[in-house]
Amino acid sequence: IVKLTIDDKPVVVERGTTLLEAAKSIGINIPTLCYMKLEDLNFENKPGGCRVCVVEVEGRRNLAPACKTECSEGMVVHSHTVRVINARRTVMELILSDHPAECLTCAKSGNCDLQSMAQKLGIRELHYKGEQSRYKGDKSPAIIREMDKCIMCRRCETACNDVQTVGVLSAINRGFESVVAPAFEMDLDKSSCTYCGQCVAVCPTAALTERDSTWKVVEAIVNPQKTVIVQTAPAVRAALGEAFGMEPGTLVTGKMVAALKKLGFDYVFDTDFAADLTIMEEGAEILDRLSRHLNGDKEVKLPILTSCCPGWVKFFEHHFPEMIDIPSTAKSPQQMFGAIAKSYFAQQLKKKREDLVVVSVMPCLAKKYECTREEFQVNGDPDVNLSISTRELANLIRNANLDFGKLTDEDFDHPLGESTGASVIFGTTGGVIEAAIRSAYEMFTEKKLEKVDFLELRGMEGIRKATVDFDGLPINIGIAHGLGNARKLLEDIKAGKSEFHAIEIMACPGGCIGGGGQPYHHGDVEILKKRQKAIYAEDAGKPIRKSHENPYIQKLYKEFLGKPLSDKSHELLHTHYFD
Ligand code: HC1
Ligand code: SF4
Repeated sequence: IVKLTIDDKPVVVERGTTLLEAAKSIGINIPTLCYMKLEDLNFENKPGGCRVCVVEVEGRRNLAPACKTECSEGMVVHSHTVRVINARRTVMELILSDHPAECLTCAKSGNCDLQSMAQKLGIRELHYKGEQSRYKGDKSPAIIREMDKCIMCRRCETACNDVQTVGVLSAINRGFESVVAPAFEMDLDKSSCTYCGQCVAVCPTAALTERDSTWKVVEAIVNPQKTVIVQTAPAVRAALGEAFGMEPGTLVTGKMVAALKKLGFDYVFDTDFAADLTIMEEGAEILDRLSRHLNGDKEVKLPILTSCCPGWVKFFEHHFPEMIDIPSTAKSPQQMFGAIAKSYFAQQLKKKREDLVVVSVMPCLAKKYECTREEFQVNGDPDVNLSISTRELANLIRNANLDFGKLTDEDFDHPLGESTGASVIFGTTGGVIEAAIRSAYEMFTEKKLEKVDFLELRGMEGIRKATVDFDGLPINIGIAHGLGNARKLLEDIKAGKSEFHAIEIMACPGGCIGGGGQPYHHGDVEILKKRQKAIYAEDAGKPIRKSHENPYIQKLYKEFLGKPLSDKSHELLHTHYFD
């Protein structure tokens, strides 16, 4: 241990602790810009590049960056002297000197860490005028890069390279020419980017943002020729309230439905309905593979992997093409919803599929890409026409001048709005496999599952393992969230070392609650934990908590699909992958 003083307060810390952490431990808040740490999620960005966190250390000539400087015995540190404050202001002015001053129209205004730091440090005029970057960046189906707004904090690199192990982003060039970009400055859609959006989630400015489709949604709503249907993902209801100043973890399901109805959607349905449907198909597939395996069929591949996360799907298509026959063939709930809406529900409405516009509200940016994939279209008409993020929905609600906090709760429409607790937990890491087990257990053992909460599958550790007892048969379950963790499980499978029967993988840390389209967490991992708690609370409060007990799912099979894995189900609800 080492003893030192910061701002005249004594502090004792472990050797290796940085000045930033030591100060935090005694309640001294040193400002940071490029630095970001997400406890428990393997994310720590401390390039020491921006120099906003400099402090004065007695006996040293130069100011020291608190995020990079380790504490040493007897250090005397001052975090807010006039010299320090002047240095921070100069550093900020230099960063701002080559930054486009577009705050009035910038997508990130109000959520920009650079803007709030300029306010915090009281910058009112700029004494330097730097050269502007020549980079503009590119547009992919999900992500927009405006590299003239990049401040080289490297947070996106840490997310993409260290956490996700995708390795698309790195710094190129020097000086004003330096920028973070894919190799050879290719566009993101030419790279192996998964569109997970984790780079967007941590970007301090608008250098990385989502492709905004809110206006296309408005155009569809006001088009009298179109019937516009909206579906909302499980994780949206646990985070949307944050955009309106509510406590993280506030469930706003009823207010969200009310807002969507006021915005003019013809039908407000729930992706959760399709999550129940996914469990029917994926559960049947798991049992089919498992029983064939138990009967000694050597052709059967285990473990089976969940397939509802499009970032994860794109990851294994790029990085593990030799394993594309291992994941479940079940489409994601977003895509199952679109396929059912444009067939079964279109028939009920006596409309052609082209007359319907299906919009999804997702915590995710990869969903924007998923709905453009060719296999999810019929004669050029996509099953899901537009996908907007939680943030974009919040903007739509604001644009429409709705007082979100004061809306009276409303219910989803029927039939595609009915869901169970099992589907809600899809929104957090571990939830999909827990939902699958609740149904697969009953299908396999033909016994009633009394205890539906599988606490051993829950939590925030990056990789989790549990064995579930299927009436005497131990079923080994693996869970990974964050693509770096997924990679570890996949390498084990490749090496023949995997002991799992089934694995759930979600691309984003925390699962969909931590998606790249959610309200910004600004580095506070507690926000994700509160969203997770909210998801489990919604599940616990639901009258039906097993997907196969959803009466509208039962009706759908009776009237339309037949049974899970039927020919009709295969045609509408299953897919294939590309290497
Ligand atoms: Fe998800 Fe899913 S849970 S992928 O995280 O399987 O985005 O919320 O909608 O499709 O249901 C996201 C969330 C979401 C799908 C479901
Ligand atoms: Fe990397 Fe994900 Fe960003 Fe793509 S979206 S660049 S994979 S962090």
